[in-house]
Amino acid sequence: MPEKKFNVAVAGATGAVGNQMIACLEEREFPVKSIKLLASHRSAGRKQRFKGDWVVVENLKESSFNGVDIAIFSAGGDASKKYAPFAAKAGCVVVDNSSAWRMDPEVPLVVPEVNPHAVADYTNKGIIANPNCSTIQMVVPLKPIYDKYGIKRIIVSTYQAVSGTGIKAMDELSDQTRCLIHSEKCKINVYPHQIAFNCLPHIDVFLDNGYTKEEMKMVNETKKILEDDSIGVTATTVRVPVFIGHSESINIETKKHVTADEVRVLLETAAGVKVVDNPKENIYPLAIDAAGQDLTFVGRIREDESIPNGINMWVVADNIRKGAATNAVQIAEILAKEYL
Ligand code: 25A
Ligand code: L14
Repeated sequence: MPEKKFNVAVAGATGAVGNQMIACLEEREFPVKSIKLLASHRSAGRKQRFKGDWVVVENLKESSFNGVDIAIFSAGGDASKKYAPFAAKAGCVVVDNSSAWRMDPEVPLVVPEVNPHAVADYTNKGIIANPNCSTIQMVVPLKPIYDKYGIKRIIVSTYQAVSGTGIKAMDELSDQTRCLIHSEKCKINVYPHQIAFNCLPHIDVFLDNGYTKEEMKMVNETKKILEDDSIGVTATTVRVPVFIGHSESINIETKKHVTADEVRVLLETAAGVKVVDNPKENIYPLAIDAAGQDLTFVGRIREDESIPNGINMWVVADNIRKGAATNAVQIAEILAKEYL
């Protein structure tokens, strides 16, 4: 039988994540029959390449999805809230990268290495949510540990790249860096403070409980993906002057005792994970090495000597790839192979 092919749309196609989604569809040879590139009126009319052809970017509209089988969205939460229901009504399945639908109990929240079975629930609303970038790279290595040893509590601190905020934030980091090394005053537009040569303990908006929305996404999404509300999760999310690649310091308390060596052995064969852990040779995961890769890199695996069952690790991934575009296209692949 010839391979089934699909009419695909990318909403937010001109953004940092949308661009990568287009590249991932190409690289992974997703079975595309036709492609539609959608963005706001600001980008409509611009041309972008798909597999050697120029495609004109169209304005995202309620009627954009007639005849489309799968739409991958990364146009921000407001656009997703507004347009995903129209897409679903037209019979199109939406894979949404924004935070808009993630905690809707009817919408599955999927990391293919962790809970691929949840894709089946796309039938509830015609929408599947792609988790937050920091959550994805955390649950990928934690899932095999959770399954074998149980996890009571997670304490995570992140070191997040500016590309998560989009192209404008990447431009701001380069502009500020250039100005400051020439002793010129720099402009501050995207973040509330200078990001070059600085760290900001502030990602997304502050909530009434004193945490940021990004921190609470890590708490709530982790429980939803691992299907376990009893896990304690606490997060501090920090923006650092890195272009691509989020790093995370993760401390876990397991239910059963586990040694650092046992974790290393388990993660050596875990799906989507690469262990990079040879500190004597100065070898550990780095954002600049993870950039452009689809795996989640884990190193600095060691026992937390302050509690009986604790493990520390350093986890790095490309936030635009595994944290967003690759994960979304992997979800679309499961849909295409098993459900549509
Ligand atoms: O709301 P959320 O969920 O929190 O998400 C907020 C943002 O975070 C990114 C993503 O940014 C998203 O918009 N993001 C989300 N999840 C992420 C994840 N897991 C994540 N990043 C990393 N990991 P982005 O830059 O990747 O994508 C933005 C795209 O969305 C299009 N868009 C925005 N509003 C839209 C819309 N498309 C349709 N309808 C709408 N209402 C946006 O297209 C882009 O493709 P665009 O045309 O608005 O912008 C294209 C170019 O124009 C510049 N530009 C943007 N805003 C302005 C502007 N120029 C002038 N004035 C402006 N106000 C941009 O620089 C861009 O090049
Ligand atoms: O996907 O880094 O919820 O500014 C929104 C904020 C992605 C990262 C999401 C950032 C995030 C983004």
